[in-house]
Amino acid sequence: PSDPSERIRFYDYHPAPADVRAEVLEGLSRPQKRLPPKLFYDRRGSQLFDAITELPEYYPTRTEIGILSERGAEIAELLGRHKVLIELGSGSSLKIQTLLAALQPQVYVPVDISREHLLASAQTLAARFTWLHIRAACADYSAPFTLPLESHWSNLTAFFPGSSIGNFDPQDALRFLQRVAQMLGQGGRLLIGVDLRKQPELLHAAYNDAQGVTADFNLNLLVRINRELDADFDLDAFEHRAFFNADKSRVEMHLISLRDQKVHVGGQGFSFARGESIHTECSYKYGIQDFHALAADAGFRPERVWTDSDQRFSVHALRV
Ligand code: AVJ
Repeated sequence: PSDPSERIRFYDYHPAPADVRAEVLEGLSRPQKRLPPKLFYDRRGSQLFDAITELPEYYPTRTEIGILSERGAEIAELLGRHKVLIELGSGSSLKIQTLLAALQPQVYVPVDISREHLLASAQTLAARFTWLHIRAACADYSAPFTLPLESHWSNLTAFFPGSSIGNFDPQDALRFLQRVAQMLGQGGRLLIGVDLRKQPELLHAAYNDAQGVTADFNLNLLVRINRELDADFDLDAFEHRAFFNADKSRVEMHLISLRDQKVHVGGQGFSFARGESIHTECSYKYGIQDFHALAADAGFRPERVWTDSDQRFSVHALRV
């Protein structure tokens, strides 16, 4: 059918909304205070993240898109004309457009926890790709669920871009990849974007941009908590810090308390010493061999890897 909405089916798995209060109170009660990075993405936070992807210093997004568009034909040749393309965390529809054009799957299955983003991007893509059928699944891809697929559909391909895998600790990354392998089944493939280890100076610049957008993105967590949990964080009394932790091969983002202070959150008090931090994000950086080892542990066979000429970012094809 030419009517875009007739080519969209919506499947609601009713993902449990984040229990923001419980997660924040638990995180702030630890000896090393922490907040989960998924809380960055309220309306303002999602806008700030989009702005980050356009910063001159933030290389990952444009490098990954460059790899996907320059290698689109090769990727399509390797993957073949598969029927089904699944996207885990479909957020912005930019990267998938490159892939849809190259692969021309019959069915696209975006999976996202945000109903709003999911429906908006399904409409855009159905209008743009007039031959495409979409089965949009509102679900939390970090928990097990059954995809809305026909049992006779085989050779599934999943796409997990943006180095989102970098936000997981190695243990969680392994568990996540194991679940994806199980979901795809024998013969399935995962196309995954992974940011690479590189000179600390380049990483430092990418997470400490000159315009301070990343700082605003980090501090917006406190704005959100003030609003949603009736908290009294003084935004002038915390500052953004990001650095590469070479031992753990990850960029860490923190919010640093600039003085001794007490903050009230959801009816509880939390003391901060001057210099004490809240750890807000880990962004793991992998060597290609390290990532292959992780993928193999999870039950994938590394099939092919594409990088940019500066070896900043990698896109892997993994096979179950
Ligand atoms: C979306 C998790 C891949 O780790 O680079 C950007 C988020 N944090 N700048 C990343 C982020 C600070 C981003 N990921």
